Amino acid sequence: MSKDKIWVIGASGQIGSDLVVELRKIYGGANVIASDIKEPNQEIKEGGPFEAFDVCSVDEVSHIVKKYQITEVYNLAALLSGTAEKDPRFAWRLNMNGLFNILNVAKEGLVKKIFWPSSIAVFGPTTPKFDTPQVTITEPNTVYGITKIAGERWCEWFFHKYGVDVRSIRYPGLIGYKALPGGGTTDYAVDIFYHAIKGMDYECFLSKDTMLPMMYMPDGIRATLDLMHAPSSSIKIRSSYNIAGMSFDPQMIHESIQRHYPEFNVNYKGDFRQEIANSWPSSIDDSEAYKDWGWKPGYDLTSMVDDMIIQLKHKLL
Ligand code: AKB
Repeated sequence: MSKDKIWVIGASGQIGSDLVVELRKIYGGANVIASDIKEPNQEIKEGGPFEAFDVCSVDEVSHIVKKYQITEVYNLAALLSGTAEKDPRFAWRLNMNGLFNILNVAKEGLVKKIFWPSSIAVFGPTTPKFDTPQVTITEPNTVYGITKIAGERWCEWFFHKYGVDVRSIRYPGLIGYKALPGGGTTDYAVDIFYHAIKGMDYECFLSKDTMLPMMYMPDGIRATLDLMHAPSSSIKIRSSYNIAGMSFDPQMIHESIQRHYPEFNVNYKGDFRQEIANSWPSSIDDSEAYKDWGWKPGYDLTSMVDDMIIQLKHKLL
C-alpha cells in the first residue's frame, strides 16, 4: 500500500483528466484525491475520491490537506492565455493565490512535494524565437504569461527560503483527446481534429504559418511524472524546466491530418490570439531537462496525428 496521498487540483481540466488516471494506476485509486470546481468526467468520479473545491480559499486548502493527510500536490488550476486576457483580475487571483496557498501549506511541513505547471507563455516578444534557451529574456506581454513568470519566481523563492520541494515544467501547447482544452492559444491544434473527424471544415484563429512548440499529452504526462519521481538532488532548476516535443504550424498539422482525411479543409481567420501566439517562441531548447532528469519526447507530428485520430474516433464514433 502506498503511503503517499496525492492531491490533484484542477482534475477536470485538460491535463488533470489524464494525470489523475495515470497517478491512480501508480498509487491506487483511494490514494489520489481529485478536485475541481467543475464536475469531473465519469472515469475520475468513479476511480477514487473527488472533492468540489476552490483553490483560492486558504481554509479549504488546509482542510483538505489535513482530512486526507496529503503528501503531494499537483496544482493545475489556472486560466489559460485567451481567457486570462479577458479577465485579468480573476486570472491573477486563480493563477497566483492558488499557488501561493499551496506553497504556504508546504512550508508548514505538511505537504512534501508540489508540482506546478508553467508555460512557454513566460517568454515574450523580446525572447529569442528559435531554440529558446532555459535561461533567457522573459518579458511576457500577456496576463497569463505574467502569472506564470511570477509563479516561477515564487516557486524558486519558496525552495531557497523554506526548502519546499516544488517542481515545474514550462508546458508547450498540449494536444490530448480526453478533455477539451479551454481558452488557450494552442487549442486550435485540438479543435482541428474534432472538425476533421466529424467531416466539417475548420476555421483556424491563427495564420497558417504560426509555428509554435507543441506536445502530445502522453509525453506531457510522462514528463510530469518523470520530473516528480526524480531524486530531489537531480532537480537543479526550481523555477521551471523548458521541455520540447515538436514544433508545427497550422498548415503542417492540416496537411498531416489530410493523410487520413484528404478532403478536410481549413480556413484561416486570425483573432486576438494571433498576437499572443506571435509573442511566443517557435521552438524550445530542453537540454537542461535532458541533462538533469533524462527528458526525451516520444512523439513527433506524424505519430501524434496518427494516434490522436485513432483515439478520438474511438471516443466520438
Ligand atoms: C495556452 O495556449 O494558453 C496554453 C499554454 C501554451 O500554456 N496551452
